[in-house]
Amino acid sequence: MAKNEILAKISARLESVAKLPKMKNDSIADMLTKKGISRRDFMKWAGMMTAMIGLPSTMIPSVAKAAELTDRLPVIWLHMAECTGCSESLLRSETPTIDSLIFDYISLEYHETIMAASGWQAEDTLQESIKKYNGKYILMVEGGIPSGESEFYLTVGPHGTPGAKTVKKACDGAMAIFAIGTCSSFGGVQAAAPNPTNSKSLSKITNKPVINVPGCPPSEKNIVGNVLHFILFGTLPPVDKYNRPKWAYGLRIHDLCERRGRFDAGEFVQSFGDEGAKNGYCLYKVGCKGPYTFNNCSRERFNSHTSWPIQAGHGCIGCSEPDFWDNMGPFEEPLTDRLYNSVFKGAGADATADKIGLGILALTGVAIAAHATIASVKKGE
Ligand code: FSX
Ligand code: SF4
Ligand code: F3S
Repeated sequence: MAKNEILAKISARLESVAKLPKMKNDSIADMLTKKGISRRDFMKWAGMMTAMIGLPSTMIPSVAKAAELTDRLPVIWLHMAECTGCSESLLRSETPTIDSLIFDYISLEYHETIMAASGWQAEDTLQESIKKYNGKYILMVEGGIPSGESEFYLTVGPHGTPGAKTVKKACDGAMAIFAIGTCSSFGGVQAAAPNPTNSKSLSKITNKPVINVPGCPPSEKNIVGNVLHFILFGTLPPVDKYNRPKWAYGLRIHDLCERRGRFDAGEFVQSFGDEGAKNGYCLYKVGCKGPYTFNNCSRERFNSHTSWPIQAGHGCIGCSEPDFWDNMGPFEEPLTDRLYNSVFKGAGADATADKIGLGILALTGVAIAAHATIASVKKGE
């Protein structure tokens, strides 16, 4: 589609969203002013989000407008079996970021962690929201969903309703569904062997399309970016084979890593605390799974954009990949040649991308293989 056509489509979409009832008294501008954030900072943030979701800079005003309209689409956020790290990722910054303010501004009709209601009152709010906004709300689900034969795992609320039942009903009435975090996207730690609760990903509970936003936890940017994308286009974004938006999960950690030059030069940390560690060498030999992991952590980072695992000195553990608890361990050891030799016979998809690295690998005895193929082999697909 030509650029003008996309712009026209986006402005038509934004006009129709703007006609929906406003659910907050304050405008986003009022809210930012109260928090001491200038319009200039807001536009800078909009510029960053525009680039992040892969749009040209001419669309910055549209992205800013979409952020201003985040109170028009009701959001229901459900918690299944998880640690709440996904919500915390968004909410617990020392100073409120624009992302966390957007989250405040979203018309959050139901979110167990931050709402005041509990028990019967909370249950009523959920059921009323599902009914009132039938077919019009965005559903975000955090956590794996236990689905044991006897449905007593994760029975929640005054009726003791199984999580799987609650979430299925919420999916039935949703306009768009996002699985927030690796637990909801792929089962996560709950689904790790032996998976005693028969925990499943959201996409196995509903037949409707689910956009996965994995990471344990995902960054606040990846969560907010998805909401903006939906407001802008009204459709679900292009995804990879694991239903992850390509704008966020299109490249490997290894492709964007600040230590990549060290990898290519064959400079590896041999053990934590050694000279190489002090000099910021590549963490592959102490278990970094960046070459098998698709995410944008190095670009977006965490904790108000301050750092991310590899910057902090530990390898990536593959937290945005399916079944990473079972597939990526031991976390502080490389996968080494076992997959490379048995699966790829020296000709994996990385053979091209990692041409330089592969020369080094031959010398160092480390091996890199493409994530997608590993996962397929593991799953017997
Ligand atoms: Fe899972 Fe989110 Fe990891 Fe935790 O809720 S993705 S355990 S960070 O919090 O679901
Ligand atoms: Fe970065 Fe890990 Fe790749 Fe090394 S192996 S370059 S630390 S992603
Ligand atoms: Fe997770 Fe690896 Fe990013 S562990 S947070 S995907 S660097």
